Amino acid sequence: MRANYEDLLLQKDGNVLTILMNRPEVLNAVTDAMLEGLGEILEEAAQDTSIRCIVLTGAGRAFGSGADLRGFAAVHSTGEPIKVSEHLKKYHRVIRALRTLPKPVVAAVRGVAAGASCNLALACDMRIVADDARFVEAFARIGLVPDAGGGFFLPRLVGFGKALELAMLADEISGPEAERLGLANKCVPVTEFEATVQKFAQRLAKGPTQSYGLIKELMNASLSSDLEASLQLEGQLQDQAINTADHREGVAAFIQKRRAEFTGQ
Ligand code: T3D
Repeated sequence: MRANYEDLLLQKDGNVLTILMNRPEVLNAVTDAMLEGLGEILEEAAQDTSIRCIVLTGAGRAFGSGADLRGFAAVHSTGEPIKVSEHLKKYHRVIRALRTLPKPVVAAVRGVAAGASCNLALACDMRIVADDARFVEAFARIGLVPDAGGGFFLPRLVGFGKALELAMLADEISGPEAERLGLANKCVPVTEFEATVQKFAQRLAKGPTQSYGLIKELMNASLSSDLEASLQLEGQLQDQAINTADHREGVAAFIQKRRAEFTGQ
């Protein structure tokens, strides 16, 4: 993994890799360089056995403000019809990487998470948020539709009707409200935010990493499969899980009445 990425900072603490989107002066508005870096880092993290949990967060007072709108005005000024679908593939690479990465990814959200940044948080496995968090599906405010996977994850997290409301009215959802809606897993006071994120991530990083990857595969598949397909898949995945060192360690720890020491193998 490279040491330097444009618009991103990396921190490694034990087996936890923290990725900071780093443009605090514009609330971490998303750039092409940021998306390319995220894609590269996540794809490499999938192969790196020293990384057992990833935290995606923003530098400064926000998680992210969505696509950098200053570039939009220049594009509009040409008067030519605009095609953005090709450009969106840069987001899609990141979203695929988040969903297929065989280890847990936690979005740590404080302050605003708007537009595509909001949807990057929704594409992560879990969300720990501060009570100053502000989720906003900002797209309709500027006459767009939710992109960066929002049309897929939002209704699955909050239900169909609420998703339509959030997408159409584009109102802000506070951290406590996000927790109530199931958009966030846990909301804590700002003063406890960093410590809570670190504790949560370190706990995941000490877990049975291979089993977590297989759990993620099973849950991902449930989003587009039926009961029969899910039962088939659970058998295949359990065949893999039961042959891991962490499974043997978990059983041994139970028998010996001690805490399991998982290695991720
Ligand atoms: O081609 C494609 O990429 C299509 C994909 C589109 C995906 C999208 O994400 S569309 C949605 C884009 N995002 C937005 O529409 C949100 C725009 N921002 C806001 O509505 C507000 O800034 C926030 C609600 C996010 C936060 O409000 P507030 O009051 O806390 O902060 P602020 O004062 O508005 O912003 C602070 C600074 O960040 C400010 O700069 P300044 O005046 O101090 O120099 C502001 O202009 C800048 N900023 C905020 N958001 C963006 C931004 N600069 C560029 N792009 C932004 N998205």
